[in-house]
Amino acid sequence: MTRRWTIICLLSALWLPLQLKAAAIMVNEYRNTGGTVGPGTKMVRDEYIEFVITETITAAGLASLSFGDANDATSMLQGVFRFDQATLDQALTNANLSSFLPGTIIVVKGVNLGAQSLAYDPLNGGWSFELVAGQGARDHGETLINGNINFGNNGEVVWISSSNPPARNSDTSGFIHAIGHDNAPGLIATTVAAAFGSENILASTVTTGRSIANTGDTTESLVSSTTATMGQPNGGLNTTWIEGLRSASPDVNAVPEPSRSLMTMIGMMALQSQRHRRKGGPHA
Ligand SMILES: [Ca+2]
Ligand SMILES: [Ca+2]
Ligand SMILES: [Ca+2]
Repeated sequence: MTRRWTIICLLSALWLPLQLKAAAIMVNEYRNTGGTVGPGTKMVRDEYIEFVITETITAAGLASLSFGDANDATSMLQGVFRFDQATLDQALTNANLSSFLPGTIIVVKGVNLGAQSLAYDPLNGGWSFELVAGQGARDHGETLINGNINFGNNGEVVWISSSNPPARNSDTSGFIHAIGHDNAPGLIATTVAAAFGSENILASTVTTGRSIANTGDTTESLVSSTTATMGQPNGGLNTTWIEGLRSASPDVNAVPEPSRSLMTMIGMMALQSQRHRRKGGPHA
């Protein structure tokens, strides 16, 4: 093997994790209970997943993703779900928006956690909406991998993937984000820790009645907690970060006058400096 080929291989290996990090949506929390799967729902009735949107994304963009969980040994993928686009379109219509804004929280929940809620309205402070498993969040139609979403005490990985659906129950190639827990990580948990950072897998088993929640930002700080914050930021830095994403959204906050005049001034100064440079001839 030539030296050039070795360099290409090394560069590819470096590039891959960086590419994986570019996620428009992240898993923010999941709730483990001792409940069971309801008939046809394919998800435990009182468990939930919470996603946070970090970059503006359309309904079609979200509907092109798949998400799910792993088995208790975190050695293979288990349930494979997708977002239903018609449901997402309805949430956007309700919000009078054409895409989902950064800071939005999407809940996917079991049938016992209340009716589906599409009352998405960020322009008036309504930053979350809730999809019921089997309704706005469905088992993936191409059931190459056919399991129920069921969070385990021994281990779990909750993932979201651009691969629709993953080709095999070991296919992590499309993962854009994942978090989990396991005191003895299997293949899926090990791959996630290598791709996204060891902080994405809590090195512990958990008991039922607990949430695994990110109390950090894009760099996870996972905690296991009895507190459930379904549809809400997880406190601490996580809340600061999500509120920051929301307040930075141009759709929500029109630029106030002082900032606008400041921007105009900066623009004029830049133009002036450009003209000055042209007059001064070429620069070294
Ligand atoms: Ca469980
Ligand atoms: Ca599981
Ligand atoms: Ca939460």
